Amino acid sequence: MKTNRDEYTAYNMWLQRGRRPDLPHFDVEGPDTCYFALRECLEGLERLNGTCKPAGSANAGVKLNIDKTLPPEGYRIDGGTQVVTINGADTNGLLYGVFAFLSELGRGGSYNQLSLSSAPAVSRRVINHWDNMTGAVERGYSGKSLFYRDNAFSYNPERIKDYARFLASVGINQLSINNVNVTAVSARLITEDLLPEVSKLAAIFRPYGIRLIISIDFESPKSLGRLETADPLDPSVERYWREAAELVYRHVPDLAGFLVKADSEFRGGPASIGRTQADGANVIARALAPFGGTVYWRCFVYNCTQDWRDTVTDRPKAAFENFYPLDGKFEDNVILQIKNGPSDFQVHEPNSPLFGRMNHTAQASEFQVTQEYTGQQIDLYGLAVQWQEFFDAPVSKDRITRELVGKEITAITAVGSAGDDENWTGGLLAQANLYAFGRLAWDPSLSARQLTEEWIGLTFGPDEALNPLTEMILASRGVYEKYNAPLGIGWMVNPGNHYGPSVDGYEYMKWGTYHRADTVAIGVDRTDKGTNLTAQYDPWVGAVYNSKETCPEGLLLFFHRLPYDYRLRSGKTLIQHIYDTHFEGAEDVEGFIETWDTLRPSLPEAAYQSVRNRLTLQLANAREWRDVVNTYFYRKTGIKDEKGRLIH
Ligand code: GCW
Repeated sequence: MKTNRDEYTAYNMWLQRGRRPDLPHFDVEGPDTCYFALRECLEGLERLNGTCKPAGSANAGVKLNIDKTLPPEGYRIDGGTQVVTINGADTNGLLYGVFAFLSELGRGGSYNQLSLSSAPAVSRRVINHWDNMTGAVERGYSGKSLFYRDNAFSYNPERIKDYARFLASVGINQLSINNVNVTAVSARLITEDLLPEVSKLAAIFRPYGIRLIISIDFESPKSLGRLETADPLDPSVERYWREAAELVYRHVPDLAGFLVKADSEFRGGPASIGRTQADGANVIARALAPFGGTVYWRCFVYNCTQDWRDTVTDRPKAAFENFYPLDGKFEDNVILQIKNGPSDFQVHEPNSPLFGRMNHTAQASEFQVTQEYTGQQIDLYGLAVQWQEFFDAPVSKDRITRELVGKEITAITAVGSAGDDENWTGGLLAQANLYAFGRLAWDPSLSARQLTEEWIGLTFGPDEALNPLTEMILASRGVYEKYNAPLGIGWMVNPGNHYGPSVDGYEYMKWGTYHRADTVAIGVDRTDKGTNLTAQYDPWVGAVYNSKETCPEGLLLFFHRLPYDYRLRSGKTLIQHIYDTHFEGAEDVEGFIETWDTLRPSLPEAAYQSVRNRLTLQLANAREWRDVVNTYFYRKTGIKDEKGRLIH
């Protein structure tokens, strides 16, 4: 199939122009209520044709139709030689049907044999922006905020519309617009000062089926409402939130809700005044309920001023300790937003023990598309592999996490990665992660391979010559893991910016992220002989983690403290495994560069170059990790590399 590669731009991500110059002209028709989807369909078909104008008169048609018998937001596409019918359950479903149709065509599919139907696994598929109103993005690696500059709203509406289209095309339907670390300025997003601006932004996203969320400050009753207290049980505070909600919904009637980071990393919250997390969430939830709003209440609550000499407190236990006892105590419109793992978006963690154990409280799984600990969009890291691992992980002997989706897990959320960089995500290949997140939130049973192939097909065109790129993206998580902190132990990063190695960077700090390496052993014993984190899991799952023999090897140092001469399943000692993986990791990145160079003829030159530059930086990073980690452990242990390679 001939595609027009010259029309490629990084800006167009997975909605490229000129993919199908061979398509005929389509007439698109549908009732007035379908106007928006109709226009997107027409534009999308034009985009696929690119500058190559389709020949003469119409010779095929697309018919849009609302079919209320379909599940909410679902669609069904019936192909045909003359007419393709796209049925949507509602306006969102229709739009998703249109994008699914365009995606099939974009990847070289034929329209006449098309027969597709789908509906989302959860009704809330959410991107969280950690944008500050200054324009800076916390943990952002793609330039500045899409929404703000200099403490005010400031954006190009056309660009926001394009962003909304990208998100809708992968099924995202909610978006939080400001950092969970709310500032004095962004706290005012729920006041008369800024609500007119929020309303304008909401209007851009609305036709794309995307509803906004505002991150709020739990302390607002004091800072904005001039009350003495933010105590959730105080009637004046109850009144404050009710009035705030009324005002907010007057401006943005379809706001999806509020997102709250409370009692976390120096933020105020109910615990600081002796109330429970449920008290805190519920007072806000009662205020939003009349308007159909949801409170997303984050479970990232832990002691961030721990003494490193304290070996009893164990940070990954904190979320469970704080929230499990409250199961069933939350209002119906509270969703507990739980990071995928019990630590903090590390390269390899078990799932949070809360998943599967809270049967009476709605939950959201929170992922990180922005690559804070996973290479900052410089290093290649296909996150879909890791997310898949999350959904595949057992919650009991006969149940995996994916089976909770649509039941206990009613929302799938992620910290987004888009900024004002020309290519949206900083690293061009990081677009694949944004794409994969949306698709997985829609259907968590999609495989990482399928998602990667879809993204490559849409972005660079279906071309078998690009198959090695699929393998490269799928391998990238494992490669990154090899040169980073070993076997699930986490961290070992430079404090602050979280890029590059510093094995003891956080070791004597207050953040609770310790590896406790000495000259004979490394790790925190989290079994029943240690901090007993394993007891927070379902008994069957806990037993698997509790034993060195059954614990998945990638998590061995997450759960166990082991001597350096411990024999892994490969027969290697732990120390030799550390040396080998670190040498291999850097070599694998050299391999990525070789592979990428062989793909050059099949890639737009600008894309080739920009990724090539990042891979070069990645190689330097991988070598730095290799040498720092290996040298650290060689000096600690005095044990030589069996293969006699250079360790500094
Ligand atoms: O991992 C930490 C990040 C913080 C972030 C926090 C959170 C928004 O380093 O930058 O703050 O997690 O998730 O709240």
